[in-house]
Amino acid sequence: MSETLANLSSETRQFPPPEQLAADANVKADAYDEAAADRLAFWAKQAERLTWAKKWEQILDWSNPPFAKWFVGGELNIAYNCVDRHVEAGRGDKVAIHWEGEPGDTRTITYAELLKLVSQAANTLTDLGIGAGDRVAIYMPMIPEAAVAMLACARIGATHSVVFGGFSVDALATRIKDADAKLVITADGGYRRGKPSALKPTVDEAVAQSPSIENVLVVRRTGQEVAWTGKDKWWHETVEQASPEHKAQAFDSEHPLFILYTSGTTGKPKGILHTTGGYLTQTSYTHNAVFDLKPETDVYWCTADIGWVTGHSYIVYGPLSNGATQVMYEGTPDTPGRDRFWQIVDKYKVSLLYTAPTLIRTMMKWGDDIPAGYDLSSLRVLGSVGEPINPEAWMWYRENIGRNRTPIVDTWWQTETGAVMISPLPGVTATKPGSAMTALPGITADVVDDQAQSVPNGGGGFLVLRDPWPSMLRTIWGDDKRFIDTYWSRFGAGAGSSDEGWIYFAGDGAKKDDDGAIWLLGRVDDVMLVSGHNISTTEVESALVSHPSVAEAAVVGATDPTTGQAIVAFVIPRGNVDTSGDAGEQLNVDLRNHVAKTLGPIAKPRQIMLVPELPKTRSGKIMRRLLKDVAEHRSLGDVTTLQDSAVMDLISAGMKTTK
Ligand code: 6R9
Repeated sequence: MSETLANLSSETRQFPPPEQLAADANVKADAYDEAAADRLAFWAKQAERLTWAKKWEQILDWSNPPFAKWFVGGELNIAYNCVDRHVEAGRGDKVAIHWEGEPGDTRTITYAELLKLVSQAANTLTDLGIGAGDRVAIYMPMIPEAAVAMLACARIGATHSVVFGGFSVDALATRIKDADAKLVITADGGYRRGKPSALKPTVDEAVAQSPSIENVLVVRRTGQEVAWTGKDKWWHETVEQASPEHKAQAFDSEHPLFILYTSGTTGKPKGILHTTGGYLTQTSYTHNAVFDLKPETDVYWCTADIGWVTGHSYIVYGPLSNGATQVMYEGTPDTPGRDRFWQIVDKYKVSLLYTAPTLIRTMMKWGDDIPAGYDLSSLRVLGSVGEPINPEAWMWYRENIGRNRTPIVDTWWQTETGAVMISPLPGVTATKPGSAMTALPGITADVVDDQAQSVPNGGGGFLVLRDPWPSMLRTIWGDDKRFIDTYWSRFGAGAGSSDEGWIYFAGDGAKKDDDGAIWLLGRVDDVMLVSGHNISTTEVESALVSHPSVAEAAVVGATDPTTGQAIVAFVIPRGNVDTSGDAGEQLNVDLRNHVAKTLGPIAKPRQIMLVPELPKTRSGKIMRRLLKDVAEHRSLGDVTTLQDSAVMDLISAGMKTTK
C-alpha cells in the first residue's frame, strides 16, 4: 500500500443491544471510561479474577520493549485456575464439557472428573520425564483428551505446541524440531466426514525424523490398527492407571505456556510464544465480557478446532478459567447431515455460539430451511472470528440463527494477540453488519497511514495496536529478531524513530467509518493496487456476496499490463443457480456490473471464474496466495496448510472451461 486504503462501501444498518441483555450485562459502558482513566489499574483488576499463589509486584514491565512482562513477580498455576478452584468452590458436579463425537457417541465431563483426568495426565507426563520448561507436541482430534493434554502440560509447567490434526508429516516434523519437543501426544485417529481418519501414521513418520522425541502417548479413539514403536505408550495403559492425586505447583507469571505456529505468507512458520499470567487474565476477562458469560446458566459452544488459537483461548483457557459449561464437537458440520450444528444447539440448549464466517457462508449456501427446522431459542449471543464477516453473511446469521433477537459479536484478534482485541460488547454496542466496531476496554487500536499518522474517520490504512496488552505474544520462539522485524519495525520506535512509541503492526488493512467504528479489510499483503488505487479484497468480496446468486467469493489482484493489477474473482454460485452455457456467461456479466454499481467502476473485476470450492486453511481462511498463482498462471506455492488439496485441481479444471 502506498498511501491509504480506498473506502468504497458504506453501511447504514445498526442494531442496538436487546434491552434486557443490556440491563443484565456483565460489562457495561463504564468499563471503557474506567480503562481509559487508568489502563494498568484496569488490567490489574481483571487479573484479580484469577487465583494467584503469589501476588505480582509490578503490573507491566515495558522497560525493554518490545519484550513485555506482565504481573511481574506473580505466581499462579493455570490448570489450578481452570479446574481445581472450581471443584474447591463446591462446583465439582458442574458439567465442564458436553462432548459430542461425530458418530453420535457422547461424554459428559464434570469439573471434578476433569480434575481427575488432568491430575492423572500430569502424573504420567512427569513419569515420562517431562518437567517444567520442556516442550510437548500435541497432535489430536477434537476429543476431551486434547484439552486434558494441554491442561496437564500447563499444570507441570511444560510448554505445549498443538499442531492441527490435519497437517502433514512435514508440517508436524518442522514444528517438533523447531521447538525441540520431547514428547508427542496423539491418538490413533479421529472421526471426520463419517469415517475414522488416521493420525498415528503421520506421527510415526514425523517422529522418525525427530530425534528429540523420547516418547509418544497415544489415545485410543477409533480403534483402528496402528503400527507400534518402542517409543509408543497407550494413554489408557498409562494416564488412566495413574494416581488422580496431583498437587499443582505455581509458576512465574512469565513462564512459557504454549507455542503455536502461524504460517504467514512466506518463510518458515513462526512459533508464537505465550506466557502465563497475562494470557490467562485477558482470555478470562474477554470470554466473560464479549460473550456476557453467566457460568451458572449459559451453555457455550465454540466450533473451532483445538489446533487453532481460537481453540486454545476460547475452548480451553478462557471458558474453563471462568467455570463455564461448554459443548465440544469432534467432527464436520455436514455429518451425518447438514443440520448437525443446529441439532447440537437444540440438544444442549446452547446459549452462546462462537463460529467462523466460512461456516456461516457455507450454511447460507446450504439454505435457510435447514436451521429453520430447529428450536434455536436458547441462543443469546452469537460470535464470529477468523475473517472479515461480509455484511450479507452477518445479516443471514442474525436473521436465520439469531432470529433477529441476539447480538452478534464480530471479534478481531490473532494468534499473536492471544485474546480478542476489537469487538462489540453485547450489552453495550449498537452493532453494524460487517464491523468489529471498537477496541475492547484496556486496548488501544488505531488505523494509520504509512507515516503512522492516525487516519481521520472515513479513511483507511493499516491496523495497529499502540499499547502493550496482557495476552500479547512475548516473542517468536527462538527468533527475537524476527519478532521485532515482523511486528515492531514498520512504525514507531521499532522503525528507528525515537520520538514515537512502540507500535504493533498487525498486518491487516482497516478503515474507520464516520462514527469511528473499525472495519477490517483483509491482510495488507492481499491489497490490490488497481490504476493507482489501493482496493481491499474484502470490499469486493462483500459486494459479490451481496448478489443473490453468490454463495462465496474470493478476489485477488493479478498482474495487468494496463492497470498494474486487475481484479480477478473466484465465485461459488448458490446451489440453485444455473451456470451452464449462456446463463453462466450472463451471470458473469451481471456480477461484474453488480460490483461496479455497488463500489464504483474502479472495483469492477476484470475476470470472474465460477468455481465449485475455494482453497482454505484448516481454520477456514481463504488462501488467496494460491488463487493468485492460478490467476497469474504460475505453478502453486506451498500447499501444506491447505485443508483439502483436491480443491486446487477442481479450480484449475474449472479455469479451462470458464473465461
Ligand atoms: C483468531 C484468529 C489472524 C488473522 C487476522 C485477520 C483475520 C481474525 C477477524 C479477522 C476480520 C475478524 N481475522 N478475526 N479479520 N475480522 N473478526 O483468527 O487468529 O488464525 O492468527 O488469524 O485473521 O486477518 O490478522 P489467526
